Amino acid sequence: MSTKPDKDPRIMVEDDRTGMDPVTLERAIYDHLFYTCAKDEHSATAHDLLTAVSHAVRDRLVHRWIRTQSSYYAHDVKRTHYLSAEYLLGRALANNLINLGMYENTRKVLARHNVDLADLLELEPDPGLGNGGLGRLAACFLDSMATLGLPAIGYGIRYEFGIFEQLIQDGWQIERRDPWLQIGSPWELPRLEYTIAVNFYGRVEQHVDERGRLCHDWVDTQQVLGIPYDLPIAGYGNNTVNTLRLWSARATRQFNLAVFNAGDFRRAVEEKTISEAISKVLYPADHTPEGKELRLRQQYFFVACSIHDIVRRYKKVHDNFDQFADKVAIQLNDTHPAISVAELMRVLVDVEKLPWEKAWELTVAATAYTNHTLLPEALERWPVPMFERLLPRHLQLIYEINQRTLRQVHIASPNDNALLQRVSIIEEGPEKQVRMAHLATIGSHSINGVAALHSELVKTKLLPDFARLYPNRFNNKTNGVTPRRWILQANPLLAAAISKRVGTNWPAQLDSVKILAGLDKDPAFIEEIRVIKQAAKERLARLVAKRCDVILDPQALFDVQVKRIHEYKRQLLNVLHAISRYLEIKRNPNCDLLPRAILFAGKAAPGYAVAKLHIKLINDVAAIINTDPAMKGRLAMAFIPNYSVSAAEIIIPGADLSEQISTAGMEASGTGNMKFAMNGALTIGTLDGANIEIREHVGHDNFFLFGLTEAEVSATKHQGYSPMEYIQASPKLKEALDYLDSGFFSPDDASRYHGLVKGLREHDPYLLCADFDDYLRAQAEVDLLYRQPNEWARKAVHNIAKMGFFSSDRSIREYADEIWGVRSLDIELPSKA
Ligand code: D6G
Repeated sequence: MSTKPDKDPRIMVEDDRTGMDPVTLERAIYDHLFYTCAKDEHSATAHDLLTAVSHAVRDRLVHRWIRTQSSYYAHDVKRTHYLSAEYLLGRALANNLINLGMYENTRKVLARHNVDLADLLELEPDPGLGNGGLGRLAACFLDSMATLGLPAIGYGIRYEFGIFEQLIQDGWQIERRDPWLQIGSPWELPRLEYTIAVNFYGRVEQHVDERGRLCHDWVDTQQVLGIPYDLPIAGYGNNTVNTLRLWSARATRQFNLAVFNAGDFRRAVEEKTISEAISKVLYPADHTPEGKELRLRQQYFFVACSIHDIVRRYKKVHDNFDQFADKVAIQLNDTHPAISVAELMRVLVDVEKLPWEKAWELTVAATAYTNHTLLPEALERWPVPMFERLLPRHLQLIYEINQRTLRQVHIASPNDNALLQRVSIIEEGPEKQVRMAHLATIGSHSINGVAALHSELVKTKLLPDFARLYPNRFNNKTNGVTPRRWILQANPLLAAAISKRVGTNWPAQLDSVKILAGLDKDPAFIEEIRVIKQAAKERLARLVAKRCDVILDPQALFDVQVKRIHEYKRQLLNVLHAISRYLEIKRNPNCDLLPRAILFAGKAAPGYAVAKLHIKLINDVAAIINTDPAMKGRLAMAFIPNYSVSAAEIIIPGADLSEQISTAGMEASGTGNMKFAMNGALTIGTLDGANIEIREHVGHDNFFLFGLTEAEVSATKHQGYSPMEYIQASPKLKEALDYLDSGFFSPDDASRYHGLVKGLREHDPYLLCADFDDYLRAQAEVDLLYRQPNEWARKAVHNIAKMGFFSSDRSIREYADEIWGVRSLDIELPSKA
């Protein structure tokens, strides 16, 4: 290597170490294999090679990362701080290769050594630090913020165990821990120098300071350390690399030496175990009451660390807080980080000694809250006694915030006690509760829902009193998904076909694919789209064969529902259609019913027994269907175990039909619906969440609509819904339910589905019975259309072409312009000269 005496060794430029050309890249990979992994070509495992490639990519990210972060400081930019308890990132390597524009070169370099990059990518663990849509949205948003060049940082928790691995045993879901960190991750950098001590418990003392001010001291606390781990988040096609900073809990003392020396080894490490439980595992359910206190500890832990970090960074370049809200935007992803409002107040008032009014003005101006669901868990609440024990000073601050708010409400609407009770942060009752959604709403200048209908329902049904109090705070930001992962990475053939027609800018400007709609009569293009879909279906069929031991005919229509298992998402409605289809073929073996493969995937919260029973039901029905010779070539069904981001990358491109069939008014947005449509699936769906907007964009003719509207659902419930009326009016529904009830699909336990059927007949809170016939009608339309392959492909093209609006870049641009006031910054790398 040449020596360059005139070069300042502290200034790194992209050169013989980090250049992007194949020769430099090849050298870098084998350098890392040797020096980082201490292996040569004889001893290296495939995993070593994955590590070496990842490090080579990381080096190239680091250049941009350091440059980005120092530019943010140099320009004293306003930054967004995205606080989320969940990030479903998916694997990093392919995404980084694509965003840095080095996928092809890397593939070629490895091919020269007989290594298939695609195989290597499969070895990377899939960090599942989230439960479902909310966590994946956070990941898409990080990708978009970096791609738009927005100064942003994500904050969350470095769970040692992410969402459980799902096994299917005898048709039932079994949960197994997911040790994603077991083999270490090349993508995270521990930053011990930013370690923060977080306080819990203790009590509050008051004193008057030398200037006569009443001060509050939180004393006798128990401390836990928060260690940040930084992950680089690269933008697509630019030099921006933002940070995702995840906090890991560590005990202040690793063990008590005195106790250890006295021989009580268990007690000596007890404190460590309890402290570190905080970041041990992702809260495994969105709807079970268990582990409440640990959950609150998790929330406060990552919020306290993040607020501390935000204030530290601000103070690095500012002497006072006058500009705080001009430099800091804090976005709360649901109520999980809502304690941030009280924590920021504590830091500003107790630590930084700002007057209350000033601190409150800054807090509200900086904070914004996104609501993600109308279901009861949106209204996260904590018992006051527990809250007081864990966070005594925060409870005092919340009382103060509450009193001041209620005073204002009282002035605006005198003597309306019912109103005061409704808006109070404290819910009265046998056990008082702290309502986190109220704290978030009162402490934010912006409250948004995640699709047009949902945002409207937040205003009119969830928080109507607040919508009257603060009419200007409420707004909508329809969700989006990143086309980098969901087209470019997941569906390279489709990506190439798009690039051929519209050029290569579309991944960062998804609107530009709209010109594809003009090709909907171009036979060559239509044929190409069909061939691409067919290849993706074959790939999906291989996955199903491997994971489910079910052989699919790739010519059949692939009908797919993948998402968390939940009653409101109505996987059960889909199963009832499958049963009905099965019975139709049994009754009439020569009927000309379109061949279909009905596929499911998704995890059920471990404590959600009904959802777990639905998984068993899917597997029971699939077992009968798949072993019945009469179904051969006509109907197949499978439940693909362990749904994850990487599974979705294979499943979604292979779908013909996307099932988005929630009861109207219940799915806030959905983002799976967008990923399917982008990949050329047609949607069968209700007028719910973002389905409504998708249908508007792709055209009513290119969407299979069925079911009651939200207003009709409300009215039906209001009038006293009687599912039996619908069952009696629908012979097919009656038959399907009777079969299920009879034990036909559960010969080993005839009563297994009695409760489920009884629930449908008597209550049916999600209105499956009301929507069933219309669902079957829409499914029949699907069958008809699929028999006209060109017509189907033409509609698929319209779906692909009109999805520009659903890029998360559009969502994030709206957040940046309308909520955060954060502007893009171009990052230039130092020149080689
Ligand atoms: C990331 C990238 C690194 C930077 C560090 C600290 O780890 O280059 O120095 O963040 O950033 P601040 O916390 O000071 O913003």
